[in-house]
Amino acid sequence: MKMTFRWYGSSMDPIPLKYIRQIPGITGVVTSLMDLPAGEVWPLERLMKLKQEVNKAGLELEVIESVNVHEDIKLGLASREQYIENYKETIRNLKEIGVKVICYNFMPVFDWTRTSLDRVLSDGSNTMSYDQDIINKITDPQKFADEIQNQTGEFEMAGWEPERMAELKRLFQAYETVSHEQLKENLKYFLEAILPVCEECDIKMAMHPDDPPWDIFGLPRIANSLESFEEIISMADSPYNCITLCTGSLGSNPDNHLPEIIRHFGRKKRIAFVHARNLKIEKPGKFYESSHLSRDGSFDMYEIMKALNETGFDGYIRPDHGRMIWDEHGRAGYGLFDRALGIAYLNGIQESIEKQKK
Ligand code: CS2
Ligand code: MN
Repeated sequence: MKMTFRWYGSSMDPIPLKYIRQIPGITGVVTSLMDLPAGEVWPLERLMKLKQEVNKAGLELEVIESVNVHEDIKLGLASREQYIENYKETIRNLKEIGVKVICYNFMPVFDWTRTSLDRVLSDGSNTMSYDQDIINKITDPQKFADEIQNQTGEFEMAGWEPERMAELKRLFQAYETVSHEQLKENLKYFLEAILPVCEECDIKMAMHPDDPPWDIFGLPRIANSLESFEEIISMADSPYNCITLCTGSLGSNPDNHLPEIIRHFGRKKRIAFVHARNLKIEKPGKFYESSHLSRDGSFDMYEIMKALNETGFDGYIRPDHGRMIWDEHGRAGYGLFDRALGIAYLNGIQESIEKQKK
């Protein structure tokens, strides 16, 4: 498997590529053109530049996270046709720079949701946390979104693009008539349209789970369990219709048995990308993002890595959200230090599994 690190691009990420290059075992970065609104074609020229910049730093660029899906595609509006064409063109351009996996999600309106971006833990570090009780009391999602944006400081939150946040009200109204079944239909339509291009370009689509893995604000969510992902990979049956196995997103619902889910989709060769992180479930619907270490959180990271190893996982993996430690100032969840510690730890587990096999 290839160890990677999410990086937001030199104008959007305070972490220089040369630091990332020095993390043991790293092979490449996972990145995107974050300034482009969902639905636009990613220009080849900009992609070439990005690739050059990353390669020059001694790193590969084989995974994109994310090419965001325009809301009109998720809503199934007639205008989706143009956005789907644009998506196909972006896939073709990504092929030109050697990309192998596209991570995306199909969550209506909001990408990952947290109720705090800087909760202080007992060791003095800061982390992101979620509390369903807080969400349940929210009557105005716009106000909530503004508050979260205020907590991010100078950094825009990935997946919370300003242009999407600016039209929350309209989007909420538009989704009123979209059921879970309809959302699945719209996903199927999208996948059936783009997968032939993925096959031609040898690029896997890797759908990221809903985070948290249940409906919020009354919006439908469809990618949050073994069963739902089974449905997703079968609705358009192609080896390019894959999953981003995000342990933190799926695992915040304790009914999701992570090693079992990994074995299930690993055997079918449908895991293209892994986000490996831990979190601590405090009670149902309430959790905070802990360090990657098993005993700091609720997941057994050894069992997770073992399940990947057993199924011969040879795709891309990255640590996911980290805490803010050592007074680092950066993008919530995406500092350098704790994620680098996460990698060192995952590398250690991996090495011990490999050696035990011999
Ligand atoms: C999240 C998401 O997994 C994560 O790190 O931050 O923003 C994720 O990148 C998207 O949902 C993928 O489309
Ligand atoms: Mn993730």
